[in-house]
Amino acid sequence: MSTDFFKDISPITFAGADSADPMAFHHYNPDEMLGGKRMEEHLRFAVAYWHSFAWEGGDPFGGQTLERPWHPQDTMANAKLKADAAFEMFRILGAPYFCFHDADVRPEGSNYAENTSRLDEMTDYFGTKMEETGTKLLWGTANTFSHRRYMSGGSTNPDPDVFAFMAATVKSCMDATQKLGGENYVLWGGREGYETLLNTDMGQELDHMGRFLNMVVDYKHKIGFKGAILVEPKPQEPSKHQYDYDAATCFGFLQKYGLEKEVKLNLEQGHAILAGHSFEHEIATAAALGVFGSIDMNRNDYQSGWDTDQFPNNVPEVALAYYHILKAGGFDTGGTNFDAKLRRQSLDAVDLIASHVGAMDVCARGLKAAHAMLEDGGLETALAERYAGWETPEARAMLGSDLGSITDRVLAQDINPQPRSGRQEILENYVNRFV
Ligand code: XUL
Ligand code: CO
Repeated sequence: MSTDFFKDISPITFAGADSADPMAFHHYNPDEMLGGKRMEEHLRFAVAYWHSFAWEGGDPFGGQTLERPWHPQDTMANAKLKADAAFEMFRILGAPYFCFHDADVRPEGSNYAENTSRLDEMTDYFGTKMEETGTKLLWGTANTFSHRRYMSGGSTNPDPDVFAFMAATVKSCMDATQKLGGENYVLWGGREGYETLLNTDMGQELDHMGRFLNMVVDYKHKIGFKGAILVEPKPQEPSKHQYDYDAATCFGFLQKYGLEKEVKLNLEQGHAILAGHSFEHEIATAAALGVFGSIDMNRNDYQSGWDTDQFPNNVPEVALAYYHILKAGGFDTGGTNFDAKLRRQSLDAVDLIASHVGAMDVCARGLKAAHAMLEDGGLETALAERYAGWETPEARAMLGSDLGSITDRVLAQDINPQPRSGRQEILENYVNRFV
C-alpha cells in the first residue's frame, strides 16, 4: 500500500552548507568520509516510531492536536496505513534505521494472546516493508509503562501477575526484534521506581528487576539473538524515584546482579540533563565502565525542567557527545535514535520531515567537529600533558605500593606539590574553534 501523506515531499538530498533550501541536508552527507568511515555509518540514524507516528499531540492540559490518516489507532487497517506512511518517511529521509515499541505499531488487544497475534501480524508486515525499502531495525522494545496495569511497575510490581504479563510481553517483543534482524533490544523501565517508600519494599523490587533482566539475557542466548541488550537510564518521570537513575546507577545495578558483561546502556541526552549531568558525562561514564551502547539524541527545554523530547539543535553540545563516542571507538551495534517529537502546534507532514532533516544536520555538524578535534588532537595532547606525571616509573610503582611506603617516600624526598592550572578556559576556547 502507499499513502499520499507525504505526497508533495521529495527525497531529501545533500545540497551543501551554502544552500538555503529548508528541505535539503546542509551538513549530513551520508557518503562523506570521516576517518575511513562513511558519515552514515558513523551516525547510524534511527527514527522513533512512537513519537513520529503514534503520538497524537496531547499534553497534560489538552488532547490530540495532530490529525493523521491512520487515526483512530484502534484497527489493524489503520496500523498498516501508519506503517505505510512511516516507511515512506524513512525513504524520504534516507534514514537507515527505525525503532519501535509493540504498542506503537499494533492496536491494544483484549488480552495477551490478542496483543501478541497483532504484533506478529505487524512484524510480518514490517518484514516485507523492510525488504522493499532497505530500512533496518536499530532496536525493538516493549511498552510496559503506558497501560494502567503497569501503574505500580512492570518487573517491580507488587502483583506477580503483572510481572508475568510484562515478562511475556517482553518475550514477544524480543521475538519480533529477532525476526526483523534488530541490532539491539532496549529496556526503558518507565514504571520501575516508586512514588513513596510508605508502600514500597525497595530491596524486593530491585531483586525482582535484577532477576527479570537475567531472564532477558538468558532468553537472548536461548534464541541466539546477536544484538545487544540495552537499558535506558532516566532519573525521574514517570516515577518520582526511578531505579535506573543514570549511567553510574545502572552500572552498579548491573554489577550487583552479575550483568555488567551482558547489558549495555542506551543513553538519552534529555535524561542526562534531568539527572543533573551533561550528555558527554553520561557517555564518558558508560565508556569508562565498558557499558556504552547507543544514544537517544533528543534534548529537553532547559527552562521547563521536564522531558520535552525535542529534536537536537545545539551543535556544541552534540559535538562533545560525539567526541566522546568517537573517542570510545564509535558505535558498534548502537546508533543515533531521535526519540524526539514535534511540538504540538507543528501539525503538518512537512514539519515531521523538516524536524528530522534539521536534527540529522545538527548531528552531522557535531560529528564533523568531533572528528576534526580528534584528528587535530589538541584535547588529547592537553590531557596527556596534564597526566604526564603518572608516566614516571616512581608514580606507577606507587599504585602497587601501600600507604606506609608512600609516606616514607614523601618524607625522604620532601614531596611538596605545587598546584598547576587546569587550563579550562583555554580548552573551551579550543573547542570553540571547531564548533
Ligand atoms: C522515555 C523514553 C522511551 C525509551 C523507549 O523517556 O525515552 O521512549 O526511549 O521506551
Ligand atoms: Co528514549
